[in-house]
Amino acid sequence: MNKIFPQGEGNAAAGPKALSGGEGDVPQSLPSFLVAHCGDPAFWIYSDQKCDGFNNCGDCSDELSPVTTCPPCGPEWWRCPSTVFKYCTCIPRSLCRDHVQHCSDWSDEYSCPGP
Ligand SMILES: [Ca+2]
Ligand SMILES: [Ca+2]
Repeated sequence: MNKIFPQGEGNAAAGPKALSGGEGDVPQSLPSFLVAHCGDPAFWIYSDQKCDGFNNCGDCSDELSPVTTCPPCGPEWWRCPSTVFKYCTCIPRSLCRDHVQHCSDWSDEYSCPGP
């Protein structure tokens, strides 16, 4: 995996599995509209984690079709094939022009106009 990610920056948000939701059965105590499923039915997330730009499911199924249909990323995001698994197809513009590759095509360093 082409991962260029500074040591220590991953902290709590890093992890190969569902990041904020849970594993296993959806808690019965939660109303169904609060819960969304990942592509892997073993994982679930809170529905407000869909299309928030972050890879909560671990496989980006909360951000990408066919599992999830999201609007294009907003003005504060730069769209590219991300190399950082924490993001999917959009990275925060704060990562543009920071001399670290975050897009597989390097567009964050060469095309993105910056934050
Ligand atoms: Ca998400
Ligand atoms: Ca960058």
